[in-house]
Amino acid sequence: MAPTSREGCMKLFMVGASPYARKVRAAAIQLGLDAQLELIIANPHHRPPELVAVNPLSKVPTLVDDQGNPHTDSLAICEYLDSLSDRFALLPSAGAERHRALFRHALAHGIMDCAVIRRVESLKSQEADRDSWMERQKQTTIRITDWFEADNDLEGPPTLDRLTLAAALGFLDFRFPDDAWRTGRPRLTAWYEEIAKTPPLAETQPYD
Ligand SMILES: N[C@@H](CCC(=O)N[C@@H](CS)C(=O)NCC(=O)O)C(=O)O
Repeated sequence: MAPTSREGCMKLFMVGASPYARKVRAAAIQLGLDAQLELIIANPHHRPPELVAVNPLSKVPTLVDDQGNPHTDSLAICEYLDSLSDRFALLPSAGAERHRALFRHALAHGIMDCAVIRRVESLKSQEADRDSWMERQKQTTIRITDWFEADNDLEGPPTLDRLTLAAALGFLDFRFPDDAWRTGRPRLTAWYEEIAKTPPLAETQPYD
């Protein structure tokens, strides 16, 4: 599909083969919002600057809304689109029905994860491919930790984004201490040292 150009629309970074991007596009059609999406073909493995500029994870799908705010991860994008439309509800809004639907979604999404991992692994024919894949993951981690070093919302209550960030940095310490993520990131370091002392993190240290 050729990229489309529409003034004042949301931009969806995607590739045609991505099941995650397809999920978002299918949801947009179901919600009657597809005409508002400008589709931008961007191969995330090539780290295109226009994608990395809005999302240091460099993954598709990534949505930029009409206010210029980025959204990523297909579920979060679908939830955002759902909030814009009265035409249909992609997920029950609350209660046991919502949790059941989220569980079913996670299972279906898990098929995508397993299949995409298999595809990525199948393309690695030699050790050098594995090394370059590992290096790519490391570079992505560097971009994201840099992003959080500059994040204006770093300080704040221990909401899911901050608990997740702390658990992620703790995992880097646990498995990849040589990454030395603290180096050159004094704000993130100071923030982490404080949150790491609080019960949610102190009581859940990783172990083998
Ligand atoms: N959990 C994400 C997964 C997105 C994802 O992994 N997309 C792949 C393309 S199918 C990608 O962007 N890969 C680039 C990379 O891993 O560097 C979602 O649901 O949107």
